[in-house]
Amino acid sequence: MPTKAIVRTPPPNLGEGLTSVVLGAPDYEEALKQHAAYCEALASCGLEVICLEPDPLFPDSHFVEDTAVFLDKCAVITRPGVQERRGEVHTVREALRPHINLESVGPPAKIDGGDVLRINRHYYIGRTERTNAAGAGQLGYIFARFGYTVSTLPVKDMLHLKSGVTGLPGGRVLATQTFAELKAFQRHNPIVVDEDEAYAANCLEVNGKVIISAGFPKTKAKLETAGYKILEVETSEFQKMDGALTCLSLIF
Ligand code: CIR
Repeated sequence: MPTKAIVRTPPPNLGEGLTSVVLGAPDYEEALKQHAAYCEALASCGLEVICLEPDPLFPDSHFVEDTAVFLDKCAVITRPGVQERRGEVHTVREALRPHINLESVGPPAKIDGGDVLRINRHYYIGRTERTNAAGAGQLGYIFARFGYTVSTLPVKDMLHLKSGVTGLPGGRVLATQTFAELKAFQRHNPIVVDEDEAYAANCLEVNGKVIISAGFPKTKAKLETAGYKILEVETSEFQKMDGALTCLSLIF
């Protein structure tokens, strides 16, 4: 069971980060409030929350998920898919070093942690604009070395694999219709989010509980009916910058 989460406070210029959605500029004060509530939710799931200092040099740096991928015995520091986010890994590497052994990948690998989904002892790696074949190959080699199985799948029209499918306790997944229909995820008994709640497919499973974004009542009801314990957190200011729940932490 994971015991720790690394997060990073958003910087005042978070609106200068990358985004593909047109939802307006994020409100800094509101983002801070939402981030604090997110940290409280992680703590209430039994995690020690380690919060890194905000870094205005990297306006997307609170999306720490993209900088590392975890196995049981080590973490792999990624090489993020866009040049402007690559420097985010340095502070994360130093923050992780006291806690866990580290592995790394090298050029020409490109990997965003948002493209890596673990279900039990299997890793799915999404091939996106952010994660290339070399990245999937280098990461896959490390997973295999540590005895895990791995498969890669192409992801279209989404920033990351986990924008459309995430893990639930007990090996099930929460997914958009498109991902739920894939053979790879059929075996994980998917719970399908409605089309108008597609953003809610990114949930965060922590120690038996499921954190979901607030404002998606149909998804909440489906998860409750399936017997999951739900915590809701507002993520509207991060959604404006293409971010969701998993993006905001590294859990190990
Ligand atoms: C980006 O485009 O890189 C950030 N604005 C959003 C990253 C979200 N990360 C994630 O889903 N893992």
